[in-house]
Amino acid sequence: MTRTGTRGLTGSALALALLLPSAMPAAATQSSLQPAGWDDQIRLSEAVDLNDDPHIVEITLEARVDTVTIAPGVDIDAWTYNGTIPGPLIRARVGDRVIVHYTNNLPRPSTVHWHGIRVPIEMDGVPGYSQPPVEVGGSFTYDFIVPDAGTFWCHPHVMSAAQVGFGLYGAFVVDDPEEDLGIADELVIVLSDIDADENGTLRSPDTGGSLGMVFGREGNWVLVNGRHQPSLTARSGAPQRWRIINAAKSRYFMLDLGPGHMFRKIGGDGGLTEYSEDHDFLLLGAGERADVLVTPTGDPGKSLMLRSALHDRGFGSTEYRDIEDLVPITVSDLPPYAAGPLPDTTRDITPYSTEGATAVDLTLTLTQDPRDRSFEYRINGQPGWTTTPVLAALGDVQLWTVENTTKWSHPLHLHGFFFLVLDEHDEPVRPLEWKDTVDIPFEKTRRLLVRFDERPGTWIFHCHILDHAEGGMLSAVQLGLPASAFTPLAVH
Ligand SMILES: [Cu+2]
Repeated sequence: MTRTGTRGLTGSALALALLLPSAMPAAATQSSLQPAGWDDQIRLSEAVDLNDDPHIVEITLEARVDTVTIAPGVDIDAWTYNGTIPGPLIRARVGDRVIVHYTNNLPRPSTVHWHGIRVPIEMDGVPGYSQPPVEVGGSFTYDFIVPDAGTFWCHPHVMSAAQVGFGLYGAFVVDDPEEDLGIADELVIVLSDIDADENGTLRSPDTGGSLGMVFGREGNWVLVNGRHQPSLTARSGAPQRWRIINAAKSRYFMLDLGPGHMFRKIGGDGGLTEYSEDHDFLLLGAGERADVLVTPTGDPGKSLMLRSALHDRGFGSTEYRDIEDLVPITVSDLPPYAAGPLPDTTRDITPYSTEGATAVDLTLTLTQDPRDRSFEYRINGQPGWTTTPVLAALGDVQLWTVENTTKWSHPLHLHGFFFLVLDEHDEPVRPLEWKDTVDIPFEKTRRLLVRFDERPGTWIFHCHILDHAEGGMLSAVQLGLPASAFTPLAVH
């Protein structure tokens, strides 16, 4: 499968994307190969499009506290979009206009951030820098074009560690109508966790105090599309496409399907990668996504398990921990499907040159106040609420060197823009992948190449372990605006 590369990050490419005929009929795909009801426990409900225009997806999104069942007999009064965790799946086609009538019926102010989608700054959902927080009972209309195909998601940016931890997140898939892998069976899989006691009461988001912040709090219930260990039935040999989103506030997932099963990774944060690649394990830091093809195989009645293996994200992250079972998969009694080999996907991605790129050095540190022993994460010596922004002119290409001096890994997320990750020789990591969130492992350095396009504004970047963002690991790019127009704010 080949597709042409019109998804460059220039303003002209953006304009081109807007002109693409998004109403063209979807290419012929085969029908489902799976048994009836195969994904009943895991399939996300889709947001209802209220607009007849085929180029516009118009939906309502209400943030409210509602009761959700995460496991048999375990009900939680969670913070939800439209009453479910995750919220409804938002699905559009590249170039579409998306209108979201958002109402905040939570007990606290909130916003919606569209993670990975290259929206204008007014739509980025960051209180103070993009819009005022949406107050209790208030509403806001998000209205933007989706310029890139890919697997994205949304979540609040007010008290994000608490609000995301309580259940506020949703998947957002942008389809490319020209893309046809010939695989009808697709799952959108949102991985997360939630912290609740045995009665289903949400635990405080501040457990463990400052030390809890330093580690990054993980919920005790691991969830897949809002349920603990939902099951799946699969026909042996029939390929499936899984779009996976790590929406957990701190947890990493090291996905493993067991012996004889691989993940063919075809895409990541920002749509398809340069070429597909097979992996035994798939690591997703908080905020990252993967688009993979999998083919469960086995005799009828055989059980497989999608698991999360142990991953060392820093001090205390693997001790006394178990492998997590995520999705039990039962092989159905349908006759095995004799599929050909999985498709190899490719995409033309032209990397920017590092030549002439503006060098930006960022150092991630952890400090402790000797008076009250409290901890603070910092970027270049400052927490988010006193930070000095990175300055960028419209069209600037920047080479970021991010040094993590701390004993914990940090999945760094840049709002509004994709970047390429460079290897130790300053060459882009292959296959090329547009990223918006990259893991900076503990005591390691990563280099990123980013081009800031023609969308001026204050674009934050932060650790997507949301406790870390709240603990100070947040700063901003001041794009196309003078430094004097920047006022640091306590955003998280
Ligand atoms: Cu972090």
